[in-house]
Amino acid sequence: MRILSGIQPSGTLHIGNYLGAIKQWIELQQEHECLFLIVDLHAITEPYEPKEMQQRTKNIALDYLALGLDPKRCTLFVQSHIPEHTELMWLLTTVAQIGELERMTQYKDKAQQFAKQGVNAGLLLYPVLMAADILLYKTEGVPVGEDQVQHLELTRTIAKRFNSRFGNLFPEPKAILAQQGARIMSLKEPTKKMSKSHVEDSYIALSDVPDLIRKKIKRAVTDSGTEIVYDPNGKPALSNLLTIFSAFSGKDAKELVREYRSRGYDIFKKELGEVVARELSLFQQKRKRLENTPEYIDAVLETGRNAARNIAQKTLHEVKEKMGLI
Ligand code: ATP
Ligand code: LTN
Repeated sequence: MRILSGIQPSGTLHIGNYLGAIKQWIELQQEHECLFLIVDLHAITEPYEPKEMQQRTKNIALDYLALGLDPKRCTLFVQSHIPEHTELMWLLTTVAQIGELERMTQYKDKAQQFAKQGVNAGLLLYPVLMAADILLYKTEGVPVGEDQVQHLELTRTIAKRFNSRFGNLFPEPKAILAQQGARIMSLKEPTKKMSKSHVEDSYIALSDVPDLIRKKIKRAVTDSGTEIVYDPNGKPALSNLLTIFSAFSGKDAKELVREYRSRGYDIFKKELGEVVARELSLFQQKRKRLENTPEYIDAVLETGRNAARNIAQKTLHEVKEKMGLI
């Protein structure tokens, strides 16, 4: 299968990004042809500081490598390095419908968030650029968190409509969701997804030091009662902590419930803190070493650019031919 996914350089990554997306990428690269990109053109749809963007993009590249993406096994690149993404996006805007874009939950949320300062057109067209990212490489599988499933469905709609209007070209890409962790919830409001745009105590950043991780988990909200049980509807906070524990330890939730059932929240949270802190400090050590090799990071992204561009140019040529443009 050809696999592709991306993350916006719009802040530090958190364990939701890791468990929902990147952890799957690391497994998929063993057996599939994988492309992973840093979607800087998506990130500029929200307010940002131009001077910081380059560093943010490099930070995500460092995260990718330190988490275990292997440039020998996958293609790592920056979206804006490949002009074919934006060119295909324009072509696909004539296939997507405005009503479909206006119905996207992410668009509705962001439009509300930015209503005062004005909603830029990029926010509405965001999913068309995402469809272009995916279809440009004739991608079959897209490992993402649950919040992106709606965008994937729209990508399939665009692919199908293109194929039936202009002739078969694109496979219909499927979302690949993590079994554990496709939707990690906020530590403070367990009915909302963990997000870097919420208060700091509500998420665990991959860069948080062990003491801060322990503290955030200790302060995470819990449900009433004292027993450790897995019940996402009745006990959403505890179930979220069990999901995190399970994803980091490799033990399934049932096994953890058996182990901790009547030992109380304090011990459960203490041991969860240790598991997360241990795993993230290994990542942080690896990342520190990579920070000293900027030329290596640049070289990885340059190799990725060349490999991705080869595929992108070929597909774009086919698209234009089918659309009657050459
Ligand atoms: P945030 O809401 O934190 O700003 P985001 O959804 O805007 O994040 P990205 O950083 O681009 O944006 O997300 C990267 C990947 O992480 C996507 O595949 C997304 O589905 C996944 N992801 C984000 N938050 C979570 C979460 N809480 N649980 C699981 N997966 C998540
Ligand atoms: N919208 C995605 C980021 C993204 C993406 C992609 C994910 C942009 N292009 C292509 C998978 C495939 C998000 O996570 N917010």
